[in-house]
Amino acid sequence: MDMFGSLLNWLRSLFWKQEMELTLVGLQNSGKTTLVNVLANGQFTDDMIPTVGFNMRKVTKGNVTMKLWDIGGQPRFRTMWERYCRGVNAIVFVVDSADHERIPHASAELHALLEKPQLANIPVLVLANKNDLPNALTADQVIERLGLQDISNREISCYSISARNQVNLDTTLNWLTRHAESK
Ligand SMILES: Nc1nc2c(ncn2[C@@H]2O[C@H](COP(=O)(O)OP(=O)(O)OP(=O)(O)O)[C@@H](O)[C@H]2O)c(=O)[nH]1
Ligand SMILES: [Mg+2]
Repeated sequence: MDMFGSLLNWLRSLFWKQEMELTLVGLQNSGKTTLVNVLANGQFTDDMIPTVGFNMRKVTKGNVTMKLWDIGGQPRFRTMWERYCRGVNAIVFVVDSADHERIPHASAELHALLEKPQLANIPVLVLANKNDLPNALTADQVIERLGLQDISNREISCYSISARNQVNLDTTLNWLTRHAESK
């Protein structure tokens, strides 16, 4: 790129900064905190500890600064989900796509959350995580098992990802940053 082009990009980055708030929810052990760590610094660690309450982390990608609320997935923290989802640009629901047994449970929690009137219209991104595991469900299977086709009153998308192997994280980031707003 020539000097003028670089200057233009730099000016653009000064004036077109965008900010967004996102909340990550989903059953415990689905990989929410892992995903935030990988997005923030590319680090994957196996020995994660369950989130107690919530963590907040800011991650900047290009011109977009994302404020990520990562909420604990254990039953005792699920009553907090709705409160932290209010007013955000998008809700990210993370599922362990290899944990077939708990998919119905994840589905019930997702539908219960999306029924809350305060969360009407907020776009939702479902991430079927751990697609590196051999028995992981595909995106289409997760869409079906979570009954996502029945959700018609809001924008909803589903991607199959692996936080571990950084698969489809670029697509995920593109979706997320498309939902930012200029501040
Ligand atoms: N194979 C595989 N394991 C993963 C992946 N992402 C996360 N894990 C593992 O899943 C386990 C749980 O990850 P966490 O990030 O702590 O899950 P969480 O959703 O934050 O859990 P809570 O904080 O209790 O709600 C850890 O052992 C991670 O290493 C992935 O993409 N592939
Ligand atoms: Mg966590």
